[in-house]
Amino acid sequence: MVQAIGPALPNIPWEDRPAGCHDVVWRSSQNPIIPRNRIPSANSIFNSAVVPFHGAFAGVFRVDHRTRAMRLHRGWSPDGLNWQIDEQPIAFVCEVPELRTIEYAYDPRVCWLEDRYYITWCNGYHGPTIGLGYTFDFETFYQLENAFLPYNRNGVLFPRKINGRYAMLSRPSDAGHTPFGDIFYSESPDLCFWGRHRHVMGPTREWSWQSTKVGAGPTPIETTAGWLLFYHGVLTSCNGFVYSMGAALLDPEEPWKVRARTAPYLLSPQELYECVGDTPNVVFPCAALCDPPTGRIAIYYGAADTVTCLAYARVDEVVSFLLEQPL
Ligand code: BMA
Repeated sequence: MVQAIGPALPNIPWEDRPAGCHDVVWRSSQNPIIPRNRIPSANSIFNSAVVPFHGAFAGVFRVDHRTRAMRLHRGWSPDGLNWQIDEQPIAFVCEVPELRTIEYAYDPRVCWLEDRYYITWCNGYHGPTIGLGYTFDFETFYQLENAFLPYNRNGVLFPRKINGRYAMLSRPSDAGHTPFGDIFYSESPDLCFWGRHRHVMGPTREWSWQSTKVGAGPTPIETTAGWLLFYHGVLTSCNGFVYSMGAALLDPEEPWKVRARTAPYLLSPQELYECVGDTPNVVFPCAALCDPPTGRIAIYYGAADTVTCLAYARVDEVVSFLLEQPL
């Protein structure tokens, strides 16, 4: 049986698959777990990233303010379900003067790597690109150089070095709503200089849930069968973009090689809170917790660019489903 590799997380949020449900991924009965107005300044709280932290959970949240400024806020939770989010945005310590003016910051991912929590996000620097920073304690946050030139989005670090180098997925884009997009893999010796770029995967067929663009979601989960990557895929309907979630299995040592990929989506906007909001018809995963001994996965996703939701799956079931798919 395929298993995840990593430390146990016995307090992972969890609900069994509801009776009568045959889906590979199922929703939390408590969705949305974070309402749009959890803090007074917020217009919406969505597309956010959480990690286990000191027996509880910590996170970096996308909060779009009532001014519509897009900012990153810290959050805490005893159980991964009930979140307390700071009123003030994270103030990164940054030694690079040119990077200090935050135009905007959104869609964070958080990745435990070696000795600290790294944060990647879409950073406004003459257009969207990949911001990078870290924290040891979720008290002080440090900002590093942007990883790439504009325009780029969906920067997602791997949780360990691969072949002796840091590794990141990203999705080169344009400065607007980007009607295209492929996932690429890049390597770095020092998290500053990135190169050896490899193509991972692009959209598929003319009319599919992932026919317009794809972008990496949560930090990939290492399994005995390779890296399990949840990602979003976009279809252009007559009413605009529809964002759904799928998964891929990437080669363990050469992750730009896709071993399997879902043909049907695993989660698509169907519940009211996914279909109605500031941007209708969006599910957008940015974090996944995993408990390797039980194979439980808890996926955090933004819904309709408005609220934060949770869905569940099992490692062996997702990988078995993936391995049934024709490439
Ligand atoms: C993408 C990003 C996401 C957003 C999605 C749907 O381009 O801006 O933050 O969830 O569009 O609007």
